[in-house]
Amino acid sequence: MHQRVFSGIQPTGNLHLGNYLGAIRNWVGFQDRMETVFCIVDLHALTQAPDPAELRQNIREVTAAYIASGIDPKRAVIFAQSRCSVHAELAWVLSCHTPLGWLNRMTQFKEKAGKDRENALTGLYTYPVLMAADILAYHGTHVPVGEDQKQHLELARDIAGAFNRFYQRDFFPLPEPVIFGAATRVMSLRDGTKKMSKSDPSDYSRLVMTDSADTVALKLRKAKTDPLPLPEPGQEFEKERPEAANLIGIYAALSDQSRDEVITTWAGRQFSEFKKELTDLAVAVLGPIGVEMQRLLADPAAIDAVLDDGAARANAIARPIWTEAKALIGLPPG
Ligand code: AQP
Repeated sequence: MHQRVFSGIQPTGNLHLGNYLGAIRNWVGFQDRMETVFCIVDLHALTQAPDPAELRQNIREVTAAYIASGIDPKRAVIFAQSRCSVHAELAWVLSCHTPLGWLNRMTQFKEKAGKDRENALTGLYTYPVLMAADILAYHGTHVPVGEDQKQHLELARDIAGAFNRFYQRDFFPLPEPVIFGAATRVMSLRDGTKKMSKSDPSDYSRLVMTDSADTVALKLRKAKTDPLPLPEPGQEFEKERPEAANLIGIYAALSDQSRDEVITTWAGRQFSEFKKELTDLAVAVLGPIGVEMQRLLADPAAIDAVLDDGAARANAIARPIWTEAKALIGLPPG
């Protein structure tokens, strides 16, 4: 089976440290080993009713973030989801193989819909089916994502399996989630039980990839902690001290260490001191990426050219797969 990496991010603004550590950073290494396809999932972003001008700008911003983080547009395919209509067409087909009960189990829908479920949008509910189509349209085999997307990936495997069984052919490979690193789930700086998210109303909840050094320092100084010093090795503390656990995880990811190594170095020391070093680390990692993003964003035509090239290459992969799928299903060609 041909190995192909597929992943994507919604252009919903405020790209943050969680998106970087949980996703983008882990994509870079794949470019040397496999064919890679990285999408800006603009159709998914419509579930959040974006302002059109902001959506246009955010598509460029995510593109800039990919490139500034080390994704090479000559090797990887970088494109906007809406430029390849196979995503939407295949999503419909796959929805005809997805029982309601499978979607009812999705925790992200429950979290995002909240209490007002009756008014939640159908697009938010069927989001995981479109996500399955994104991956399967490219016969994606490896999907590097943050841990929060694991359930959606398992659903994509189930949907692929249902399609394959119905048509009695191993047509879609079952995509593997690739979740690794010390920061598979980066939590909010204000509440260690909630994931860091673009849509959190508080700016202080996240480090944004374009934050200046001063802003990073301010946000980390204000990051919630408890009065206790850093834990001792072997101590159980994650459940009772989620904010402490989060900052340790971020430090570990940014310094390429394990959590245990960080705890061994910092045991018994104060968070005020720890936060200062964490600030230096975050600025050292995010600073150059933010600067490069701004440089790239100053030339929107160059970013659009990357997206044009990516769209052509994405279609060149997905169209033949879709043509074959249509023949299998019994739909007319063309
Ligand atoms: N806090 C996180 N920690 C680790 N990984 C994360 N990801 C998101 N948040 C964290 C990973 O980033 C990728 C892109 O996510 P997305 O934009 O497609 O949607 P999301 O998961 O819903 O991201 P956000 O940031 O929370 O956005 P909003 O607030 O708009 O919903 C995925 O690989 C995800 O795992």
